[in-house]
Amino acid sequence: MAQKKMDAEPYELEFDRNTTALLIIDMQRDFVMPGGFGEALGNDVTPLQATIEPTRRVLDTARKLGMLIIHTREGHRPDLTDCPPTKLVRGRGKTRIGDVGPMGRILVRGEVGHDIVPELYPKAGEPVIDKPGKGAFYATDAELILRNSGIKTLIVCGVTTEVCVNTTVREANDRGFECVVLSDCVGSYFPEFQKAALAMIKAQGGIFGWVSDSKRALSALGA
Ligand code: TIU
Repeated sequence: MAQKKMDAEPYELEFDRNTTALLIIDMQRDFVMPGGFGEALGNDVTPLQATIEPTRRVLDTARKLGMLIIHTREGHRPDLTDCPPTKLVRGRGKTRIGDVGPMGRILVRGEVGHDIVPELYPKAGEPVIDKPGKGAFYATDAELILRNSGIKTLIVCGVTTEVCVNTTVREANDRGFECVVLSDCVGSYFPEFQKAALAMIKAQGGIFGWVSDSKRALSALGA
């Protein structure tokens, strides 16, 4: 037992480094670089790039500490058989999932745009979960991997705060995992959603979990 405390809202989070994993959600070019899925949906993707550096610091520390690190990627099989037709047409955008863009076919596994940005690229031994939906637990083996590793607490980074991060935190919370979301390591295309999505997690006594930041997390990890 190596019980630690992380300064967080709505109150201090108690955790054990040995039963804590770092979960990095969808830090793919498709969401943070121009020419990908995020931009196809009509967004300016550049604000999301500010999450890369603080996330890299937390990732480096988690690696040094030998913690379990899980990366996720949202995307689909090249034949799109795992993409609901409703998802394919939603938004009525000009460029859709599976169409060819400057980083390859949008949100398709194996394409450059679908992969994780070089700064946060997974190392051998770090599980990468390919998910067809917004949540990391839907139609994946994320829960199995976490349970088999004895994980109880998740330090959560990634994009976007109100979509895949929020969906995943809600799924994890319902499964009994304690989640702490690092505010500077998660990003949104909409400043008002960033604020609201973080507020929702920690409201009502931490209804879905905790909110902290990279500085406080690194200090709690003993880095
Ligand atoms: N559109 C948006 O904000 N997000 C997504 O579609 N996926 C993730 O959040 N990864």
